[in-house]
Amino acid sequence: MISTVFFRVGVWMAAGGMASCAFAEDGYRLWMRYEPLPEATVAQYKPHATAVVVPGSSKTTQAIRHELVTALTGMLGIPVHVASAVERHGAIVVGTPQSSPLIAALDLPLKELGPEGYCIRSVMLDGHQVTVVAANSEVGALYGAFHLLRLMQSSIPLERVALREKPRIRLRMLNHWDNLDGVVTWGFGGKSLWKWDELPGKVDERLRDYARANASIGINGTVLNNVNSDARSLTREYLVKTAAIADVFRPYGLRVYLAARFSAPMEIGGLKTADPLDPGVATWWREKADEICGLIPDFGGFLVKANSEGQPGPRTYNRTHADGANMLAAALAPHNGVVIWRAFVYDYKPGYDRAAAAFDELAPFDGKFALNVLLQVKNGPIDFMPREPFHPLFGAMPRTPLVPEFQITQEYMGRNIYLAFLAPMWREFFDSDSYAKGEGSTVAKVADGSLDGQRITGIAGVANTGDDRNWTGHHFGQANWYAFGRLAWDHTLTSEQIAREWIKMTFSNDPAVVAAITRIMLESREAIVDYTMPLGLHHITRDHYRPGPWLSVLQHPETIREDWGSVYYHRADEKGLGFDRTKRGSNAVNCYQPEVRDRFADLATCPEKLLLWFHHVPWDHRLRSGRTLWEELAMHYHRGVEWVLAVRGKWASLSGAIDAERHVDVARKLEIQLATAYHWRDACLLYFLQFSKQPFPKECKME
Ligand code: GCW
Repeated sequence: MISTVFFRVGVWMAAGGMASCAFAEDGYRLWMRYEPLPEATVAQYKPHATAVVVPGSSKTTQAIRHELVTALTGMLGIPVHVASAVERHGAIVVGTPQSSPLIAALDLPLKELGPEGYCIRSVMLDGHQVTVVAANSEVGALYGAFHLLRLMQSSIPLERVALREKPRIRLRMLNHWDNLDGVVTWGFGGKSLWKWDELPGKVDERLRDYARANASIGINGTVLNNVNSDARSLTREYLVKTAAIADVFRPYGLRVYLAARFSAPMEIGGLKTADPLDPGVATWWREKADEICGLIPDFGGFLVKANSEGQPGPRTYNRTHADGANMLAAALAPHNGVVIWRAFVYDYKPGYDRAAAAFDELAPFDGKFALNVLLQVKNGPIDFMPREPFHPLFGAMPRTPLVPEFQITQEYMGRNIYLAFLAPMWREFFDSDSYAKGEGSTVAKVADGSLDGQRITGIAGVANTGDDRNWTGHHFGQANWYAFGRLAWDHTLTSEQIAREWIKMTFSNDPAVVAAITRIMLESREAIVDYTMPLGLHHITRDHYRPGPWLSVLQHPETIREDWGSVYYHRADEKGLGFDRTKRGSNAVNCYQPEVRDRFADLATCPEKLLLWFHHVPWDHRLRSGRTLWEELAMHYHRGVEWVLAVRGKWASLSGAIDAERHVDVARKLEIQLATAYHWRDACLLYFLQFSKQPFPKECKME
């Protein structure tokens, strides 16, 4: 047994796995580096961590053994062996009451932990310390094993460990915007990880590392293809390829989903219509669902972007979103699959406000969706801006499970150039109070189903992974993948806690280094808000990365739609700046519950960070600081630039404290980030100057 396991580890390392320290610090190993621990920690762990007992022969138990042996060998620097039972030594025991007699005998309180929860306990047996990871299912045990490794990577003593965990949200999914030609829409970590040309004959070994990484943070679903989907993904040819991927993911508890193109019955099925109420269409989808689930028995379901940005959908046939979603839901119901229907719909009409479009279109359908339909709603009402108020649908559809959709990939957050830690942005969303059932009705409670007693709950993150060696393009992009998984599992975690965990596993356990990097990460998002969208000014970008406040469809036809330009959003004129969403303007503020609406609608109570989101504010209006709007705006732009300047220095001082390879990579990106921060500040202030006609404040030295 022992030799088999070592053989397997050896083969895997040769194939490019993560285990060997011989690899350069190119970021491939993510937060699962398993570097040697300090001597004192090794001495502490040694008596009970060199024997691993994981009974069972399934692929999941093999994966657990593999992970533990690889990790412990790396961290302890001494041989670790797989034992069949606890003998006369300490050990790590992982399993379920069915697989392990020891776990059965301990009679741990596992019942309320559900199918994915676990408990980790340290117990003494015949004078030896045994660390037990117990769960109701093998995947729960795998999650527990990763948790244990996280503790050990941070040198946490195990003698008194006694913890229990279970996820707060049931479907924790990545959404890949990967196209069949390998291009990832708004992906900045390389090309798609799915090599469709090679599948199913050859399955990239890297997919297993992708699955491991997801399992290590509890992600249990992944939508492989772009929501702007290609019907070919649903052909037999591609389904067989998808099934090969699903086979690799299954042992890690990762289920595969597909984005379904609504017009597929016409495009690949030869039908004349895709009308959801046409019986032939419904039959086509039912047969398609049967075919998929025949190939992939644990297929998760369909994600659908309908009647949005040119995608087909039920509205094309004058049917409702509920008609479309429910028809697909009926096809998947016999297979326990779900339909995840996106709420990102906004049909342009002259004079409309995009911020209210999805609400107007979907809120009336609360209670009209089938039981296996979930509605996936972006965190904010526009489109993944660095700061948005929470989407007003949260709290407005108590009879519909709402799946928050975050964007992990940095479409509007500086691509793979900016050092941007997104956990604080997501925390802000979770902590927002919808007031749906009075004070304390946080968005987190809507998402985890506790506010309205939802049966199924879910959360999605648009992935930032690709085939770059470091997965995400920027080394710090990995932290956002990590943070998404951790918050999807437990949305009560603080940003600081997540940052610290990640830094310790990814960069260093040195307290000074951890403190310095934590601070940079925690401040990073607000700094980007400062120099790209101060005070709630939004969507004033060219190509979603560089400043473009001058863009309007009249003068720049390449922006195609008025609501894809910038002038539509900032509405600058000689009087002031910002989008009036109060009664005097679009009244989109009325989508929120009265308490929230009134707070946002009143200039005196509206949070200043969202001021220009909700109000058209006079240039000489005084803010709480005593500065005028113009001065405050300039101050934010200036502050954002100053932050990047300071971080460039702080990062330089970490040279030698972390590996040179990643240090240099990040330093180079900070140089570009600084150049773009200046660009944002100078371009925006010079542009708005033509309206404000006021001098620049002294501290704001234009280059
Ligand atoms: O953010 C916008 C992107 C589109 C994307 C769309 C969506 C995949 O610019 O590229 O389409 O959102 O979320 O559907």
